[in-house]
Amino acid sequence: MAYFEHVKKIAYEGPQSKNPLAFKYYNPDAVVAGKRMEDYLRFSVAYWHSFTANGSDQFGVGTMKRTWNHLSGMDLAKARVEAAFEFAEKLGVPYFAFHDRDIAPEGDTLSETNRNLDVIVSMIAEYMKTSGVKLLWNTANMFTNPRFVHGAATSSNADVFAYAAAQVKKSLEIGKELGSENHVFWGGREGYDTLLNTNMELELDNLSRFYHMALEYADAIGYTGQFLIEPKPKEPTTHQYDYDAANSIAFLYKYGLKDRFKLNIEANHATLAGHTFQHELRVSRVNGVLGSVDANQGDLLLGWDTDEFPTDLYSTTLAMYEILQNGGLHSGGMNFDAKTRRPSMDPEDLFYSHIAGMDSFAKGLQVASKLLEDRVLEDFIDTRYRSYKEGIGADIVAGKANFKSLEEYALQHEIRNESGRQEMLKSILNQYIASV
Ligand code: XLS
Ligand code: NI
Ligand code: NI
Repeated sequence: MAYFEHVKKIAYEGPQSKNPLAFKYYNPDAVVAGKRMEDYLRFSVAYWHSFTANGSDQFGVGTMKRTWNHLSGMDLAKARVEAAFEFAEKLGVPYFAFHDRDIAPEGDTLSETNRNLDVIVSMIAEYMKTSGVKLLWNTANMFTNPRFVHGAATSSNADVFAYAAAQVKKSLEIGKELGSENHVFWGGREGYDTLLNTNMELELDNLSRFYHMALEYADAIGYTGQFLIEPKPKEPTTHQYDYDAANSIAFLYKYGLKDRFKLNIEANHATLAGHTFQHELRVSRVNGVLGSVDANQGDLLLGWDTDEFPTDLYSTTLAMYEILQNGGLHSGGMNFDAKTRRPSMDPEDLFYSHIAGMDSFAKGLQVASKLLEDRVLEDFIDTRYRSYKEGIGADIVAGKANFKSLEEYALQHEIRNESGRQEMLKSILNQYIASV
């Protein structure tokens, strides 16, 4: 059965095309910065937003018109797999990503839940073989079920810690079976609402114990995917432990996890933390932990994770500027952790939204690559910091200066500062976005 029968395979038609069901900038085979676009961008469809969620929010029920809406239980789960692969193939996207609970319903017991998963995972394995679509990452949903009301690995209840461990154990087995290239931990309930009832120190120690156990089990079964932490400052908890990139990196260092984990940076989580997307990518990159991206965007007028499809070229350009300087995302990719707006309820909207996101990042890649090729910002930055190349600056960098020598220098020299030229640079950036 065809779930999207009115849509044919989406093709690249170029910037002049007026066909909304065609790519204007994303041309998988076009070579940019020495690599095929597809290999740089490594796009992924998020199963939960596109196939599991139904458009409901706090104020209203689902709105999405889906050809599988009349089904339930395992029949529904199977239809979603068929739909997801038809979609991925028609869109021409190389990857997908899921939580365990997106793909199969929970049973009355953990064993029954795992049996449901086994059925769907073997079905997915078959579809992956015939379609060539690969699994960018999988993860365990440890936030929806009420058992996680106090958290999962950071729950005040050790029985919940044990249950969460069993769930991640199963997810690692699934990851191994399906060749998942990464495993994500997003700590939706790993945080607190009030410190009045919280042992923060124990919760953080337990979180690190949990991650170490995950590594140990992955090694034991030979699962070789990259582990990723996805920072988010708040929502659903008031304060989440993996607040932002800098916070997560400090955690990784403190608990001896830095060599085995990287970060999955989500644009909307960055802005929720009061940072730009580029800031979070930069912090990760310069610390060697830029692993993967949840490609979406937030509404800056709203204070929550709206998970919109990314369409802001300014932001996609600066993101690709970081990613190119990272030499790409390696085993990571660009996962569209994004949903069509509640009123965009037609199946075709799934295509329009992904095309918008893919074109926005493809364009960002082209502009960023040209900016780097022309060394627009690099030459400016080199000049701006030239005082560290010679004289006292070179001494500081080489570790040859101390407070005494610096005081001697300061007593004899007058300071002259130069303009940082940010408006000029923004204007050049606009020129590149408009003309490349
Ligand atoms: C929620 C997160 C979630 C993770 C995966 O805000 O973005 O969707 O990406 O658990
Ligand atoms: Ni996410
Ligand atoms: Ni999110």
